Parts: sequence; structure tokens; C-alpha cells
Amino acid sequence: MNMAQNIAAGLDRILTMEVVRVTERAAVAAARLRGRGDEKAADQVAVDAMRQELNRLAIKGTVVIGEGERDEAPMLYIGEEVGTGKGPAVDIALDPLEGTTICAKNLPNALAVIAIAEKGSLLFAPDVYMDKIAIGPGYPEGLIDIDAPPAENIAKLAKAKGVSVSDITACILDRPRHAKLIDAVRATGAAIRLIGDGDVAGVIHTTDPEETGIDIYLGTGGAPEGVLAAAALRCTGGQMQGRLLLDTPEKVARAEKMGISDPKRIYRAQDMARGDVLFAATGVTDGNLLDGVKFGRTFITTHTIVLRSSSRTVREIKARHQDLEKF
Ligand code: VTB
Repeated sequence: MNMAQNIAAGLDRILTMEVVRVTERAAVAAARLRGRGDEKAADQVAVDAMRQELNRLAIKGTVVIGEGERDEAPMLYIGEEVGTGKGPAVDIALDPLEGTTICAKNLPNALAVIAIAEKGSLLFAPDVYMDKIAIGPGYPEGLIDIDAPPAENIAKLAKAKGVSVSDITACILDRPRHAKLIDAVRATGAAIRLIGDGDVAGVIHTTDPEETGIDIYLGTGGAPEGVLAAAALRCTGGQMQGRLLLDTPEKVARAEKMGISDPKRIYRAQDMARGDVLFAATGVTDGNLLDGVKFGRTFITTHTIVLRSSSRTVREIKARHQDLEKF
């Protein structure tokens, strides 16, 4: 593909490299506050750092999934314009610190995350819950069904993988609302990895079961996190379905205002993140897929995964930052 075709195909691929700095910087800032028991402080420094770096990117970006509505989030709020303004018009979904509690407790899999997509191609998701199911790449389309009982999804997955159900591990957020789901999965004989937070990582982990030990993600988490995970899956392959939990008239009205006319719609990954998508995540704490930030005496190391949907290349970037002043 020549340069002109590359640009015509979607986002400028140079952005794939540029975007790494954005999550690296947020991760380093958050990592300094790992294990301090202060979620808010860790989130705040990650937001500041991400915003600063994002504003150096040559894009005309709009935050569509961010820290919240304008009145509740002073920075990286939904609708905020970011970037230098000179460059392609893009939509941005971000979470400078996905897993604030994980970071505060210094537990695995806290991430700094961003997805960049062509204008108008990310689902404008309200901050409600989303019911989610996801599996990794290499399975027939339509293998899983969000409306099927967990036992059925797990049995189909095991069969397609060529293993028995007891060899399957499901990742589920450890929440009282998942009691029935957990019982249903346990009854199949499959294993569960219960996570305290961080379902963006949980979904992404399904894309590399050999590395992470996770085959399927099930359960209800944040809708914004669902869009971020969908963006990653668009790039790695894999299947995901999500449905917003709009269980009050107020939530239905809020979603309607954001352009969602069918409150019961099932979104696949490609409905939540369309067109050309870039995704980057840097580990804050050590995790199953990414190492956390390491602070050496003379340098800092970061571990980032960068994905692009149009080429489906998965890049891992381990960076050694020797100019500590830049952070
Ligand atoms: C998940 C998880 C997040 O929120 O989406 C979860 O990925 C869902 O909400 O890290 P509840 O905590 O209310 O269950 C987080 O845990 C925090 O944003």
C-alpha cells in the first residue's frame, strides 16, 4: 500500500507511533501513585498527563468517551477538543487510568488506555452499565450469543477450541450482581478468574488465552469501558457483543439524547468501533499481558500494546525512558 492509499484507507499510520506517548505518559504518572490507597489522586495525575501529551498530537480530536460530562469533569470531558487542531478529525475514547482501585491497591492489570477512530465511528455510549460477552479470534462468527445461557456459550466455545469445558476459563468482575452468573459458570465445570476491576483488560485478555489464561469474558461492566474494549477487539480480532443496561426511563432518555434510538440493541465490536481504529494501552501495574511501569535509578521502562484495525498489527513497545525530566 503506498502512502496515498494508506491515508485513504483511514487514519494516518504515523499516529500509531505517536499515540504510544500518550498512554506511556499517563501510565508513568499513575504508577508513581501505585499502592497509595488514593484512587482520586492517581486518576487525576493520569488525566493531566494524558491530556498534556494528547494536545501535542497533530489531530483535530474530540473526546467522545472520557472522564465524564463537562460539568463533572474539568479535563478530558466528553466533547472536549484535543490535539493541535492541525490534522485529521478524529473521535477519541480514553481512560487515563482504567482500574483506579487496582492502582491504589497495587493489584494487577491497571492500564492507561486510548482509542482513536475516524470521526463519527465510535459509539457515543452513556455512562451506564453494559452487558458484555467476548471471545478471542479464530472462532466462527456468531459462536457466542449474549442472550444464550452461559453454559451454552461455554460449551460451544470449548467445542470450537477442541477442549473440554473444564479447560475453559471465564473472566468475570467480582460483584454481587454477578452471583447468578458465577453460579451458572461454575456449574459447567469451567474455571473463573474473578477480577476486582478493569474489564477493558478482561475483554482484551480473551484475545491471547495462551498468555493470559482467559478464554471468555462475561458480565456487566461500564459501557464506556465496553467501547474501549470493542476498539481493541476490532484490531486484534475476536468477537464481542454488548447491550446497554437502560433500566430506567431516565437512562433511556439520556441514551436517546446521545443518539441511541433502540435501547435494547445488541452491539458487536464492529458496531461500537467502526472504520479505522487505533488502540493503545500501557501497563500501570504488572498484568497478564503488559508489565507495569518500572522505575529504575536512571531510567523508567514502560510496556505498551499498540493496535491498528486496518492492518491488524499487534505491536508491543517496551520503552526505556532515560530523560526522566520529560515526565
Ligand atoms: C468496570 C471496570 C472498571 O467499573 O467497567 C466497572 O472496567 C463496572 O462498574 O475498572 P462497577 O464498579 O460499578 O461494577 C470499573 O471497576 C471502575 O471504573
